[in-house]
Amino acid sequence: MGNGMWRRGRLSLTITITAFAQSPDRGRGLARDMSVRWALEEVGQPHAVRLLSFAAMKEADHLALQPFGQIPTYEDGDLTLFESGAIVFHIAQRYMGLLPDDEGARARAINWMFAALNTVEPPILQREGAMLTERDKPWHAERLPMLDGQVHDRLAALACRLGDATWIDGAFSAGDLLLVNVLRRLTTSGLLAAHPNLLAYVARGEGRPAFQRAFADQLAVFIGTEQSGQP
Ligand code: GTB
Repeated sequence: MGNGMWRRGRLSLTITITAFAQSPDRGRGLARDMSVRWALEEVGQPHAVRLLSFAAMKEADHLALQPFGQIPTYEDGDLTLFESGAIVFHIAQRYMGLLPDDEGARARAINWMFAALNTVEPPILQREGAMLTERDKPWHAERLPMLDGQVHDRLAALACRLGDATWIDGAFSAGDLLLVNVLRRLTTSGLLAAHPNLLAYVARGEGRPAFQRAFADQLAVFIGTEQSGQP
């Protein structure tokens, strides 16, 4: 640890990711580095984490890696990636443990990765955005049920597909990892309560040792920030 760099495992790490030095989620593991951390833990790849302030994220050094000035990024030798979904996909393709070998099962797992980010997450983000920025607007109370309804429609369809299965399509995959991470954004909304199988699905994901390690690592960043007395 030092100079904003947190290391796990041996000294000669090739993989470096970026994360918030001070995450606005206050250690709840809701920022998008969490998917990447979790994926790296699932496949057992040690990695370094470079912590960035909001100002540093907008500076040229970081913009060269992430054109939108955001976290997370992924560096491994000559390869630099941004977009958490693409990073998780790369990790899943490169290392064993997150995608099945069978061609069809692999394609379906990838299908669920896209569904998590392109179909399930958008209405969740819409609602989250409204809760963050529109609560004081006169039309908020009228709009919220519509946004809740859109989230509910996605959750109902997902709950129906999951049924009483442990994971969405056979063994745990990168599809489950992204789905669980997307659903975690709803934990304080109460909207998951209508779907006990989805609540149990999220709990199963969060119960995985790899998730626990990833969560502990990002929580340690928050605790370190608190103890250092930074705002
Ligand atoms: N599509 C990109 C990806 O998936 O990698 C989106 C990356 C992104 O949104 N990064 C956010 C960021 O860097 C952090 S994760 N924001 C700073 C900026 O744009 O200037 C999004 C996030 C932020 C905070 C919470 N939270 O407080 O709960 C949750 C999620």
